[in-house]
Amino acid sequence: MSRKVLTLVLIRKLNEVLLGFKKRGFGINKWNGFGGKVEEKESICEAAARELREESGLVVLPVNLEKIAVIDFEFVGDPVILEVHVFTSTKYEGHPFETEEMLPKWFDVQNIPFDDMWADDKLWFPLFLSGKKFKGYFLFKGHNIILKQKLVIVSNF
Ligand code: 6U4
Ligand code: NA
Ligand code: NA
Repeated sequence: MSRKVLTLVLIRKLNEVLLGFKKRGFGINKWNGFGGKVEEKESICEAAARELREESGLVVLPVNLEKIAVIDFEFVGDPVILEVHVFTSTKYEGHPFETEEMLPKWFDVQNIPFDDMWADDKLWFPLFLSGKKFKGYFLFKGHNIILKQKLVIVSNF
């Protein structure tokens, strides 16, 4: 088994979360936070800020990104585990715009489009929205079926 480190950023206002509709690549046609692969010469936090900027146009200082979760995703038959570092922030600059990869949109926290998101999101968004930090593990069969799951609340990483 090898690991690939990815980032995921969920920008929040008091009662809203910014999601992007993924127009290409992994997770196509799903609403999700913004993120991607960590490159060699950057920290995970720097990667999170960079991917957010590339995919949504929003600028957040890495220091203003709060890590809320690390979630491991395993896919049956695939030796690569995706280690996704999830961050949130309320301190951003700029206005979200559509990019080649993502169409951004604010969603009311009561109205998150779980049916058009990764299946794990409806299981852990309540923890995120209530301000918890957690570690997670999900085993997927294909891209839609969860065979195993684990969520553990932590006080820090
Ligand atoms: P390219 O297209 O090579 O630039 P890159 O932007 O580096 O790709 P990408 O878009 O493939 O990376 O990253 C996948 C994104 O999807 C990351 O933000 C993590 C996120 N992600 C992957 N599995 C997920 C899942 N099960 N639930 C979830 N987000 C997931 O909420
Ligand atoms: Na991406
Ligand atoms: Na990328």
